[in-house]
Amino acid sequence: MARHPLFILASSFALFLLIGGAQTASSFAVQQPEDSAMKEASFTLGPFHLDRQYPSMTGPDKREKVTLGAGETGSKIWVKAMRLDIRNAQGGSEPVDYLCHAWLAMDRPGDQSVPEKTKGTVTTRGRNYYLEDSMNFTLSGSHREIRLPPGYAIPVERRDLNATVIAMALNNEDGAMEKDLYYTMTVQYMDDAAARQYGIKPLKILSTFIPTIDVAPELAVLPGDSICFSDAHSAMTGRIANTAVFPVPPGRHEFRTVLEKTGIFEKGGTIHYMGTHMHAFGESMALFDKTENRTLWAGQVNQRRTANATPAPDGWYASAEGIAIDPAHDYELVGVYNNTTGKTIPDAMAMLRVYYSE
Ligand SMILES: [Cu+2]
Repeated sequence: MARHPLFILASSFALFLLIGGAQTASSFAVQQPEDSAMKEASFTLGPFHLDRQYPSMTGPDKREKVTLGAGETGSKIWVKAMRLDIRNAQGGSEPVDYLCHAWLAMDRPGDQSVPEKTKGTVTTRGRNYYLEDSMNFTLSGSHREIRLPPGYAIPVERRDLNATVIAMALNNEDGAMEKDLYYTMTVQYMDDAAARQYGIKPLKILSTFIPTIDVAPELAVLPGDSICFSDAHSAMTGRIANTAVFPVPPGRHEFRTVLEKTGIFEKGGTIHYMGTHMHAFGESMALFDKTENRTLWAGQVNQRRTANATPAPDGWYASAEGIAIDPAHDYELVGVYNNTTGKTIPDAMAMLRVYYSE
């Protein structure tokens, strides 16, 4: 593909490789009115050497600070989309079996002066944890492309090193294997002038999830401070914080949590994009209006990640019209797992990322 002219050349010697650069014209699947104003930049992380299976969130990961909108003018750029392509050392396409997560973590205004540790506020209000306005585009499972609907994007302050790209590998394949893989994240954005021209409105991001304490309260023995890496590791040892990681016994189970009044669920607004995040044996997620007793949206998660090079993507929601959230209502998150093994899986997650306007 034209996007990877340097790939084979560069990947043969680079321990850690980044390709930045902008080009015009959309290579994303969904066409939008503002497409002609879009620019793309690609960043490649790798190689990831895979030689065994990994539990979720324990595979090798790499991260690097990058500059979004290098060479642009104006105070901001507006990020619309991200796509992930996994390739081997020969440049051939590889399946989603090898994706745990890929993140584009964009700095919020003023973040430069904020210590790394406190970025992406984790709020704890009673039982649940939320990443408020975390500014993350996240791809996981079979979800290979996130693209916000027409008229919406995420504004990012334009300056050097204003974002971080992070990729984490997974191996769902059985048996011994040896692979060196490269993860390319292609980010689509427009400049500030184009955003004004097309009347682009900003979205905020709220990460909601079913907390450990609602599934296995006896395990939620530690105060959680990170929902991610360290907790997945501690889940393996059976001692976990109240985070987004929980165990699932054999069989089919439905888990629910009442969403706390934070972000859009506190102030109201409109959801324009939703993406699920579940680990192996995840089946579906839904957003449920408890007050009106109806499902607002449900997304199926692809169960056949292994032995399927071109699987259906995990369910997502994208709409310019959107779904209105009334802060006077109570909302539930519903996650269904179908553990077809004979053993409890320790590392499940059921997360719904909500991209909303106020
Ligand atoms: Cu996860």
